[in-house]
Amino acid sequence: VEASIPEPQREAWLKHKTHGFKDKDGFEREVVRHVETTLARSMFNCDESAAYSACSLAFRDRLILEWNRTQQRQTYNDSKRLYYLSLEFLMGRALDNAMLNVGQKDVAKAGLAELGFRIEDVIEQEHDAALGNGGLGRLAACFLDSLASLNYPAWGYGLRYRYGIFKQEIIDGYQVEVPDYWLDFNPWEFPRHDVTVDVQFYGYVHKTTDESGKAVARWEGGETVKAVAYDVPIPGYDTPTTNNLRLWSSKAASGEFDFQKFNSGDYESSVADQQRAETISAVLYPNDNLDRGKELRLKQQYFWVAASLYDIVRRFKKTKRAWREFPDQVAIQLNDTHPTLAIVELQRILIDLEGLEWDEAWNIVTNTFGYTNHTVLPEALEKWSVGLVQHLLPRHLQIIYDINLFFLQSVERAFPDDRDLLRRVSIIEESQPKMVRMAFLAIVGSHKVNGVAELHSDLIKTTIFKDFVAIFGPDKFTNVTNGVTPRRWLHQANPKLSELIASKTGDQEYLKDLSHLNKIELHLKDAAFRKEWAAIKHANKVRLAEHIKTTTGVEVNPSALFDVQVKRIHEYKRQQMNIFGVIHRYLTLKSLSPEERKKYQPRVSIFGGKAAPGYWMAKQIIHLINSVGAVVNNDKDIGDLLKVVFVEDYNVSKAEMIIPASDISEHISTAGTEASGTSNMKFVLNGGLIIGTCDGANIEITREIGENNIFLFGNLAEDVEDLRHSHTYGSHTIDPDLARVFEEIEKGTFGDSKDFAALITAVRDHGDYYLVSDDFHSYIETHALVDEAYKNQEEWITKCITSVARMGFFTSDRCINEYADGIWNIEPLAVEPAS
Ligand code: Z57
Repeated sequence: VEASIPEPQREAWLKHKTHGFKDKDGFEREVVRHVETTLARSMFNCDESAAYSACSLAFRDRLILEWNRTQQRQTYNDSKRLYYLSLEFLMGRALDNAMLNVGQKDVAKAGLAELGFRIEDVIEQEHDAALGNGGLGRLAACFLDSLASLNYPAWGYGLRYRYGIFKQEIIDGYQVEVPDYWLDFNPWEFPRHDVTVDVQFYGYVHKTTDESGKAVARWEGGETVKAVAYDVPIPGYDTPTTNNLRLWSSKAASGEFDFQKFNSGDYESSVADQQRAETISAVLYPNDNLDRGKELRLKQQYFWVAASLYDIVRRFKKTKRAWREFPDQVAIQLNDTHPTLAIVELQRILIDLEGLEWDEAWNIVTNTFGYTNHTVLPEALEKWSVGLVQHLLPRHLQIIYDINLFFLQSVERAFPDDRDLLRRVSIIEESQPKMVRMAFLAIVGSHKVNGVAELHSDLIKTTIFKDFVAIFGPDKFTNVTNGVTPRRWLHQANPKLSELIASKTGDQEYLKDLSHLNKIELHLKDAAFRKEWAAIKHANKVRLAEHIKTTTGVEVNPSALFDVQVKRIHEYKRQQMNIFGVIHRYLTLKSLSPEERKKYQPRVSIFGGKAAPGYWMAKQIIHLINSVGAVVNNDKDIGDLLKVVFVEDYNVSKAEMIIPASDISEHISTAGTEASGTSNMKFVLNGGLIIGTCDGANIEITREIGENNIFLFGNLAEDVEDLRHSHTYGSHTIDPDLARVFEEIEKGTFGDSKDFAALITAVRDHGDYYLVSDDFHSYIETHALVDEAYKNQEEWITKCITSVARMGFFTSDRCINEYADGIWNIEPLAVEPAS
C-alpha cells in the first residue's frame, strides 16, 4: 500500500501500459528484442538455446500481465483461497505448457519458423523442473494446472531446491546418480527479495506470565534462517487466471552472516554459517514412499511450513478480520504428512503470538486444515523422534504434547476404560525412543482426511486409521480419486491424437470438460477414423524407437507390441515380476522351433524409472533388467521377437514421449499397496491398454472403461494378509514357471548369478512379501491373452478407442472440483480478459 503510485501520476502509468504480443509479427519482434537486449546476442550468435530463452521470455511477459491481474482480482475480491502445501512439485517443462495455455502455440510455431527454428527443437532445450520424486509430486503439478484452469483462487507453497531429483545414468547396467543443477537459467521464477521470513530453530522455551497474569510461553534463543520467496506463474488453460506457486529458498539471516565474526577476522567461519543456512533448501530428498527420519529433512519441513504460514497469516491480517473468520478465508491442504507441522505452527501463532485461548485457536486450526494420505506402506509413514523434535523445535513439542493430552482426554471420555485404545491412537508412540506419529497428528488437526482412490480410502479406514474412524465418525474420512490434467497428458504429449479427437468431438471443449470424450465412441466404426488412430499410435512408436536407438543403440521394430513399465523402481510395484516374466518369454521362445517361433507376437519390453540411491534391492532390479537386455537383444535366434530396453533418466518430459507410444503398460503392484497410481490414467487416455492388478485406481478405471478393455490378473487385496501368513507358517512352494526362471538366472545366463541372488531369495526364502510367486502364473497367462488380443488389430483398436472415450472421469479437473466442494469450500473467481 505504501508503495502505490499517487493518483495524479497514474495517468502516465496507464498511458504506457504494456500488453504483450498479439500476433506473429508481435511475437517475432519480442523474440528479437529479447535476443538482442535481454540476452545480449544477435542473429549471428543465436543457437537453439538462445531461441528457447528468448521465446520463453516473450511468453513470460504475457504471463506476468495476466498473473498480476489475477492476483489483484483475488486480493480485491477477498474471497477464500486454497493453499496447497507440498514438498514436491514435479512440474516438467513450462514453455510448451505456457504456449498451449495462452493459446498462442501456432503463432509461436510460425514465428519461430520465420526466424529459422523448429518449435520442437526449441521446446526440447528446456531443462525439466524436477522438484519431485514421482506420483505425489506430479499430482501436485496436475492440481495446480486444474486449479488455475478452473479459476480457483489458490496458491502452491513448496521449497526451491537447488538440486531436483538426480539425473540417472546407466553405466555397465547399473544406476549412477548425477546431481541435477537446474537453476542456471530459469525464466519461470521471480525472486522476491522483499518477501522474506525469519525462521527460528533450536533454543529453549521460557514460561512466564503477561501483564494480566496469564501464563505465556516464549520461544527464545537458537538460530534464525531467512526464507526468500521465489514465485512461479501457473497459467490456466484458455483463461486469464494465472495462479502463484511460491517456493522458499533458504539464506543466512542478516544478523547471522555474522558481522561480528566478520569484523573480528573470522571470515571463513561466517561464510560457513552462510552455507549451512543455504543447505536447508539445497536438495530434494530422493526417496519415494520411504521415510528416513533425517534431521535435515525435518528442518526442511519446518522451514517451509513456518515461512508459508507466516505468509498466509500476514495476508489474512491485512484484511483486518476477526480470527474466527480465518477458516472462512483460508483452506490449507496437507499433501501427505510432510507439512503436518503447519498444524502445530498455526496453533503456536494463535496462542503464543496472538494471545488466543487454546480452544478458540484449536477450533480455527482444525477447521482450516485438510490432510491427504497417499500410502499405507508402513515404511512410508512419517515418525520423528521426540528427542529430535525437542531439540529442533522445543515449543512445538510442548504443543504436540498438549494436543495429544486434550485429544486422549476426549477419547477417554467417549471410550472409558479402553487403555489399549489410548495407547494405539496416541500421537506419541511409547517406543524406545519415543516417536511423534505424524499421520495421527494430521488426522487430529484436520477437519477432513482423504485417500486417493476408492480401494485406498477404504483401506485406510479399515486398517491404519481404523481407530480414528471409531473416534471421529466416518464422515471425517473421504475419498477423492486422483486425476491427471488432459492439457499436458493428452493435448501437449500427443498433439496428433488430440487433433483427431477434436475433429470428432467438434471442438476442443473436451480439454475443459473431459466427459466430452465420450462423443468419439459414436465414431467407433468409422474406418477412416480408425485408420488415422492407428497411424498416430504408430508414429508415436516410431518416435520412441528413434529415441531408443540414439540413447541405447538398440534397434526396435515399431510394429512390435510395445510393453511399457515406467515408474519409480520399488519392490511393491514389482518390476522384478515383470523382468522374470520377460525371462520366461525368452525361455519359451528359445524352446520353440524356428517355425513355431514365427507365430509368436513380437514384443519390446520397455522399462524406465529411478531407484532411490539408498535402495539396494531396487538397484539390483535395474541391473537385472539391463543384464537380461544385453543377452536377449543380441540373441540371433530371437531377433525382433523380443527386445528389452531400459530408458535412462525417466522424467516428466520422457513420460510425454513414452506414454503416447505404449500399446500395453504395466500397473502390477501387489494388491493393496499402490494407493492410486496416476500413470495408469495417462496411458489409457493416450490409447494404450493396461495390464494390472486389482489395485488403486485400476479398479475404477475398469469400472469406467469396462472389463473387456483391461487385462486384470492376480490375487485380491483382501487375500494378501492370509497369503503372507501362509508363506511364513505354511509350506511355501514356488510357482514352477518362476522356479524355471530362477534356475536360468542361477545358471549364469544373464551374467554372474551372485548379482541377482537377493532378488531370488526374497521370493524363495524370505517370505515373498510382495506375492511375486503367487501372482506369477496368472501374470504369464494374462500376457498370453494380451498377445492374442493384439493379433486382432481391429478388435484391439476398438478397445483402445472405447477406453479413451470413457476416461472422462480421470481428469484432475473433476478431482479438484470434488476437493473444492467437499473439503475446501472455495468458489471459482473469473478474471476478466485484458482490455
Ligand atoms: C508418492 O509418490 C506416493 C505416495 C507417497 O506416500 C509418497 Br511419500 C510418494 C504416490 C503413491 O504411491 C501413488 O499410488 C499415488 O498415485 C500418488 O502418490 C499420488 O496420490
